[in-house]
Amino acid sequence: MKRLIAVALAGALLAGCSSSPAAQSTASGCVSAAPDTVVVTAAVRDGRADPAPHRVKVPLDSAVLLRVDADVEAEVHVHGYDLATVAKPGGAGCVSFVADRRGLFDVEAHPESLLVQLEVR
Ligand SMILES: [Cu+2]
Repeated sequence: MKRLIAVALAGALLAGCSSSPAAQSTASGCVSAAPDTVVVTAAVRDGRADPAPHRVKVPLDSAVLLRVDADVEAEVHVHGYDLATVAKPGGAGCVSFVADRRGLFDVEAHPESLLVQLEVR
């Protein structure tokens, strides 16, 4: 069963990212074949997360599909896993990966909008 978790952020400003992503994701249509994929959606509206950012629990080693919609072009960064994508009007940013590292990882729309935190354990 696919879990759909709607996520977003209000206006929390985070400390800026100090590291740049090491790899660009290959967004492929925001589709995951894995049946038990944890789907996380977020959106950026008027420069803010919509809905407000919150924490999403992700079981260790799950497939994760992150989809971010945006009303302006924004770079989306998954901290810790160092994955990035670009979300823009008419083109959601997608990142899919296996959550094989425990911890609490921020997903941001750069430069400073926290969208969601992934709690992997
Ligand atoms: Cu970042």
